[in-house]
Amino acid sequence: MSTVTLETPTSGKYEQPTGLFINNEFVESVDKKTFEVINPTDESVTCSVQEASEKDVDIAVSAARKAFEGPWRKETPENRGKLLVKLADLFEQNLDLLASIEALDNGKAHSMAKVDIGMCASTFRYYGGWADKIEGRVTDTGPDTFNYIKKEPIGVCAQIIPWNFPLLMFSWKIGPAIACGNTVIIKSAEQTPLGALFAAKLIKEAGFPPGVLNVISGFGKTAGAALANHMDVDKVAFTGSTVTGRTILKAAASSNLKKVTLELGGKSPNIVFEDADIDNAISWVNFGIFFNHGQCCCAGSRIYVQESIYDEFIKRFKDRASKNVVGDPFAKDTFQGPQVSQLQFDRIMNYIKAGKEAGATVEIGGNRMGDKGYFIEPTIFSNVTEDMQIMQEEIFGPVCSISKFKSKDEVIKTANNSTYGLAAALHTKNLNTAIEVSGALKAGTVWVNTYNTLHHQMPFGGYKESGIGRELGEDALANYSQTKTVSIRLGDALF
Ligand code: TXE
Repeated sequence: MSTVTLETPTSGKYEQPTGLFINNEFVESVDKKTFEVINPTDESVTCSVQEASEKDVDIAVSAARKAFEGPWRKETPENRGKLLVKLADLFEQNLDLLASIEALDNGKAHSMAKVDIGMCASTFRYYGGWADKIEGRVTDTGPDTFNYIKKEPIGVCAQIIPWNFPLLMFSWKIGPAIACGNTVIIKSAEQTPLGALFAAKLIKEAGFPPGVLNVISGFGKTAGAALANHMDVDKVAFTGSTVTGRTILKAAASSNLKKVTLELGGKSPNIVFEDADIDNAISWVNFGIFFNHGQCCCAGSRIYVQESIYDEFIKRFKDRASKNVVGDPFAKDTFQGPQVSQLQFDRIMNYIKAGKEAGATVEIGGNRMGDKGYFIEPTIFSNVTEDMQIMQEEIFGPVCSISKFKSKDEVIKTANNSTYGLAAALHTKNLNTAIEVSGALKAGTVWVNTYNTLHHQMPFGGYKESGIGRELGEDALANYSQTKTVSIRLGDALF
C-alpha cells in the first residue's frame, strides 16, 4: 500500500512508496496525516507522503525495541554483514533510479547524485565487512581474575538526517549502526523523504528482519523531537544545523541521557599559498564551495589567498566559476541545480543582501536565476572583513567570500577564528607548509591540494561547535557500541 507512480527524465516511470516503513511494512500514519513534497526545480508538488507524529514514533520505537530484544540480538555478526552487503548490491542495481529520485527530490545534478549512490553502496559494503571484525580483548590483572572486555550494541538508535545528501547520510548512519548490532528508526528530512522511502523497499528486499530498520518521514519539531526525547531510545545520531544539534543534546539530557552524536555546521577556510599549483587550486576552490550548490556542511566558504597571487587568482577563479553550468538537474552538463527549498533560497538571498549592505564587493553573481525554481547564481564576494555576517555564519548556498593574507601565521589565526571546526584546506607545493599548517588548523578534516574528497574509510566530524563524534571509518563504530567489562574471580574469596 501507499505508493504513487512518479516519472523522472532519466529513469521513466517508477513506483514510489509514500508510507511510513515500520516492521518491514509501509503503513499510514495513525492520524492519516500527510505532507507535500515539493520539486525544487519547478516548485510543483511531486506527491504527498505520510507524516509521522509522536504516536507513529512510539510505534516505530517499540518495533525497533522488539527486534533488538528478540531475534536481532541473536543474529550472527556474519549475517548482519551479509545483509549490509546485500543492501549495497541493491543500491548498485538501482543506482540510476536512486540518483533520479535524489535529483527529483533534492534538485542535485543527476550526474552528481550517481556518485552519491555509489558512495552509499561503498559505505554499506564497508560496514558489512566490519560486522564480524568487532572484537574485544582480554586484560590480565593477575592470576586471581580472568577479565574480558567486549563491545556490545547500544540498542535502539534514532537517526535524524538532513536534506543535502539524503541517501548518503542515510548510509553513513545505518551502516555502522547495523554493523554493531543495533536497531534503527531513521527520520529523513521533511524536504527530501523520497529516497529513504525507496531505500526502505530495498531494505525489505535485502532480507532485514522486521523492526530492525524503520524509516519515517516527518518534521523536526514533531517526529524529530519525539525521537530525541523518547525514553526508550538509547542513542540519537543527528546531522543538521548547530541550533537543532543543541536542542537534541538538551532533549537527551532532560529525558534518559541517551547517547548523542552530532554532525553540525561549518564555515570552513580554504587557503591558497603563493606556491600552489594555481590551476589545481582554482579547480578545488571552485568545487569546494559550489559542489552540491554550496549545501555541504564542509563547504569551503572562506577563501584566503596569499597577496602576491591574489589578483590573478580572483580573475581566474571568477572565470572558472562563471563556467559552472547551472540549471535542470537532469540535463547532462549541469553542475549546479536549484537550492532545496523556498526557505533555504530565502535564507541565502538574505545573506547575499547582508553582504552587499555591509559593503562587500560582488565579483560575480548575487542574484536569483530565472523566475521558477530555487536557482541562485554562483556568487563570489571580495572586499570582506572578518566581522561581516557572511564571513561568520554558515550560508549553505553557492556563496563564498575571498580575501588576501600576507603570512602563514596570520592566515592560521584568521582561519581558526570561527566557532566551527568541521573542515579546512590548504593548497601548496611545500611539504613543510602542508604539514605545519594542517597541524595548526582546528578542524576535524584538513585537505591538502584537494577539497570535499570524503571517503568511507576516513573519519569525518567536527572540532568545536561542528559536532560530537566521528562518522565513517573505524571511528564510527565507537558511536554505535558500548564497552562491557567482565571480571571472573578465579582465586579464593577476598572478604
Ligand atoms: O536544519 P535542521 P534545516 C544547516 C544549514 C542550513 C540550516 C538550516 O546552515 O541552512 O542548517 O537547515 C530535523 N528535534 N544545515 O532547518 O533544522 C529536521 O526535520 C529533532 C547543515 O533544514 O537542523 C531534519 O531532519 N529533529 C547540515 C534535520 O533535523 C529536528 C545539513 C535537519 O534540520 C528538530 C542541513 C528538532 N527540534 C542543514 N528540528 C549539515 N551539517 O550537513 C529539526 N529537526
